[in-house]
Amino acid sequence: MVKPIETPTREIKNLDGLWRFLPDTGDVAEPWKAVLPGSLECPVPASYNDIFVPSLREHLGKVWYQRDVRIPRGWSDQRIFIRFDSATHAGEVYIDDTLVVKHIGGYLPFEADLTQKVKPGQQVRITVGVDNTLTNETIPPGQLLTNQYGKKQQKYWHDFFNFAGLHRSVRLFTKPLIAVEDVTVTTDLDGSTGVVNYNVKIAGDARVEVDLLDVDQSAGSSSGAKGSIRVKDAKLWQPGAAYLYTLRVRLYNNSTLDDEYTLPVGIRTVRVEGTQILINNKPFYFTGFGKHEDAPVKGKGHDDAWMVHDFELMKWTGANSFRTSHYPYAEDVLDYADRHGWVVIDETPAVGLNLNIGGGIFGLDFKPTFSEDFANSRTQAAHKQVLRELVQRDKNHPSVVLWCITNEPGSNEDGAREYFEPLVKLTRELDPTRPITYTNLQMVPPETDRIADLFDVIGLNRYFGWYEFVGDFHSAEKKLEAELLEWERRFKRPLLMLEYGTDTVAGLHSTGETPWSEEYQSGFYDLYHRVFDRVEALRGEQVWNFADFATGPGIFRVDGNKKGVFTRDRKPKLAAHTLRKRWLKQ
Ligand code: GCB
Repeated sequence: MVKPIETPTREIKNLDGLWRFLPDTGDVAEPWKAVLPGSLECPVPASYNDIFVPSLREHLGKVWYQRDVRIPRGWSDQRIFIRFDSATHAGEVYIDDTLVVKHIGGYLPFEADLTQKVKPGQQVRITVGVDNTLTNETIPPGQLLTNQYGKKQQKYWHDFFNFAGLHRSVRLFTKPLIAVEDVTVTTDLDGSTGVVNYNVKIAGDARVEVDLLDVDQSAGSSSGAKGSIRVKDAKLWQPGAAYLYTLRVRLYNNSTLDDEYTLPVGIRTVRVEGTQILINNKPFYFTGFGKHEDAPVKGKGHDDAWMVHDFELMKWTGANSFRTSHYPYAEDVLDYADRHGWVVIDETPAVGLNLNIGGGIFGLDFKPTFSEDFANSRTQAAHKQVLRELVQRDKNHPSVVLWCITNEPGSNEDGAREYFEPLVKLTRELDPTRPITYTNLQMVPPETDRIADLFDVIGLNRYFGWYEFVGDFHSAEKKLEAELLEWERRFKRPLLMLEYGTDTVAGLHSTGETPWSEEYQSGFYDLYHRVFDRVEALRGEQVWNFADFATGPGIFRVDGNKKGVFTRDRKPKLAAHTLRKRWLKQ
């Protein structure tokens, strides 16, 4: 599956905009069979939860989206597809009365071949059921509970609101009968010569011609479904200085062009050596953020204005990288990162594989995470599927340098190694070119973690000075340094601090170490940075979080998580200036 694009042989019709909308209450059987009742309309792309008044934050289960669309008259002799960039967390799609595709997993694309189901020129009704339910067989996992008063509740172990809906674009697109079905590109360096290896999968029989274009000129060419193009004195894709070539694949039947597909290619290498992460053979130090796709009103709906503004703010702080915590972001985000030289840690939605995450803080009874009742072989199968779909979607992005396969699992528990070892192996098979990491939870120090040695890079989330030693920077500093040195001593590989931060109310000020104040957040960052500069193996710092974000109901959070260095509407707190000073070395 390749992303839909327009080329001389391919067309797209975008279906974003207002769709008819119905939260499922069970009153309408088979809602796809007629026009949805009621007058609600919901924008696509957007989370539906915060659009309506009162909000649909408590809605559990399915909602229905529907619209009519005319299949372009000129789309004969083509195959016709519909593609959803995501449906969170499960989607089922009907064309008129017929089910055409079902997909589970809320952050990755899926498509359906409609060629036999629609005719060019015909108007059809598209109905999509989107389900927000999380169970122990979805990634992220969750549990549906009914309390003693009959109230149904969605429980989950991750710290962001379970926004749902059609968060990304919906498109109709065409593919020729003989078509490029997949392209895999890897790049290498041989001195100053760039090596672009490609592998094209095609439907049908055709001659394959491949060109690497540098602006309008050819930088090299090759033929055949698999090959290599060598580029003398290649211009490299560098962090902060992206350079992209265009790989053009053309399929021919004699002299007739059957299909043309193009994709941007950045020539770069990434490798772990000792305690260093090398990009283009040079040590790279990450500065930046763990983020969320999160904004007022739209929730997790992709929006180019918010996206570009976030990148601008990150650039203003002097950051060079970010992590797609805690799920794969819209492809537009990675395309932008490719074009602008951002370095990305690409994360799966496997967050909350830990039943003891709150218990660790509050001293609750231990519950086994890796057991038949929770993370079992079916959870693992769903996790494997997400890895396959993630690598398939993002494998060709030069900005992606590291896969993060899970956030804060119960990696000290029985069964953790058995659960994760096959996933690490699968990721290496899917992509032998990129290193792999995970993020380790504060409550799992190096002495008790059972999986760290499986990974090339160890990601750490640490909150000494917040969840532990709150108001006590002195002890937090000692503890942090001692622990980082222990990780370094035991594992002798790169360490990345992938989360560190404090909840902070914008506008709350203090002269001392007063938690929740802007000065406290800023002082916390100063403390961490002093320690980082004393630990050799520490190869990067990404703060938690870029901006304040929405969370589920609970007394633990006041109007969401406030660890942003920007507010939810993207105003800087003092800490944003502190980071800027450090990262821009001012
Ligand atoms: C974490 C999680 C992140 C939370 C954060 C916090 O360790 O990875 O999802 O939001 O802590 O603020 O507690």
